[in-house]
Amino acid sequence: MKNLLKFVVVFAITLNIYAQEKENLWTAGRPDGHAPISVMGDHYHGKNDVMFSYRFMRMNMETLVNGTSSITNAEAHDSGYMVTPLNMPMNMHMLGAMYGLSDRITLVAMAMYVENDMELQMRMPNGMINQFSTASSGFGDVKIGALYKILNKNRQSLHAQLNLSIPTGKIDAEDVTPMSNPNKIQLPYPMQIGSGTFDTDLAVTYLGQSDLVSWGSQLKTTIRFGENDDNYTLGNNYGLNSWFAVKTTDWLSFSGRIEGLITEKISGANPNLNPMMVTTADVNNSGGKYINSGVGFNVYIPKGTFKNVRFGFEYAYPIFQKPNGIQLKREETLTFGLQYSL
Ligand SMILES: [Cu+2]
Repeated sequence: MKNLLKFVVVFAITLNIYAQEKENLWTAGRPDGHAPISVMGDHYHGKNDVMFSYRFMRMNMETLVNGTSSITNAEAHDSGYMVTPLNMPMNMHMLGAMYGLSDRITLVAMAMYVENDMELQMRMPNGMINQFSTASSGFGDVKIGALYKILNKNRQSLHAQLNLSIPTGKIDAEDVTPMSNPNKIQLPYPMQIGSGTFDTDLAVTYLGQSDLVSWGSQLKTTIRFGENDDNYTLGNNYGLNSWFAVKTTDWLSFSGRIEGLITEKISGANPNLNPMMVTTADVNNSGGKYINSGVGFNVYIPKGTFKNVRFGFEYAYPIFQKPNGIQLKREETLTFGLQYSL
């Protein structure tokens, strides 16, 4: 009888500790259990979990800036460029898959389809302005990688990510311009679909949550290796992204995000491009420093037929930008995403 009582007490204590530990784990099973939809590699999975995702991202760029000052197209022509861009919308469709190899390691794969459009103007020797547009599209670079859970306790979590980017996206996209008419000519750097080099993403992500709110921060770098077939390398990226979310109900959360981003200049130069023809063909007009802000929401379906379906939306806008040289000004970025876990 005494032994039975002892057993019950020990059993009850063990259960209680187990319950508390469960309580103290950071969990993805809530709307803000995923970061704002624009953040990649923000969460990992448990063993044998599978998740598929689709994201659509639309980014717009419009009007010229030279560093932090605005510059007119006429002034950019005066500085020696025959052609200058007016705007560039860019669409990206991203398909992702995640698989929990173990409770520590999640494998990830991502493919994307990119569509670029650019409107430009040419100043003729007689001073006349001629507007035209170019477009490019195609499948981009494929990324494969893994997330490694470092710890999960006290409702805080830390994980690392390593991605390898394989140069499957083309770097020789062509279109017809007034200068090349009727032939097609290779388009400048921003209109290309892939990087042309093997790249790696390295990231460390910290997450925390309480009953009502959650927060996270991700330090991320993209490092590119070697030189592509057109003798150039896109700049490395360094970013620190932080967010905060309020869980209003079991299925809805709202988020705010702020991100500092540094992109280095392109190194090398594509010998097929004439840097004085158009600002986008001059590597001095590439890379820069940005501070982006974003607001969004996540919807998570916790039960029923559509259990584990998520929808996320984010509107992002740069609050500071200092591109190197003359470039189009970054405007809003819209991101929509659907995620489904099995
Ligand atoms: Cu996932």
